[in-house]
Amino acid sequence: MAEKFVLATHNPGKLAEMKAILSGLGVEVVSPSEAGMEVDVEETGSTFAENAMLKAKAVCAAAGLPAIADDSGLCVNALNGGPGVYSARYGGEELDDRGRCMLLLNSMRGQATRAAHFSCAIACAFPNGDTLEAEGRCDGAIAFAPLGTGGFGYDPVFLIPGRGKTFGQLSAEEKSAISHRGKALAAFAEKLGTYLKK
Ligand code: ITT
Repeated sequence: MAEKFVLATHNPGKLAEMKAILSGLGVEVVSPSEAGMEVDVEETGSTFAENAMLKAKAVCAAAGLPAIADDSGLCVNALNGGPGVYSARYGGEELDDRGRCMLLLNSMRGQATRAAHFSCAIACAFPNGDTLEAEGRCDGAIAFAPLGTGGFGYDPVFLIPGRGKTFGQLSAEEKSAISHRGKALAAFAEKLGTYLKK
């Protein structure tokens, strides 16, 4: 797979995971800054898939290269599926990852129903107008306190069933083997392989 892809994300945590997984699959990837571009895309979609495609198409158009985007988030049953597509903006712009985790734990105080899942939609847009899509999901539960310093975002408060550990307590490789992003990128890689053979 010789073609070069731009990873359409500004999130360093996502970028590192996407780079590691896709490079392992023999796909050459560059970050937006390595491609010499800075594109801010408004995420106006109501689903992860719509937002991923908006980002992939905008970056593809700006770079003139195929672009791969990820839209993802944490869906909590007791919060009616929230924060969902608003995960990055949960609690407002002024909060950082740690602040969003603490807000989530506060919102869940006294809540016995802790079930939650991460969702990830991957979209790829090519300069000729072709597109590819894939999705992945990882089921788990919201912890009662943050655990671990690995990963990013809500990782320290996302418990993996049967492991007694949060995503924040896993290595990058361990997380990608079971995560929503790992699953979505594996499904995407299969579609990309078929597409590139055509
Ligand atoms: P880009 O749009 O530039 O890719 P973003 O962070 O704004 O970056 P999203 O709109 O897709 O991306 O928001 C996803 C949010 O969901 C992210 O900021 C985290 O808070 C959370 N999230 C997604 N995947 C996660 C993961 O693997 N571990 C922890 N939190 C995750």
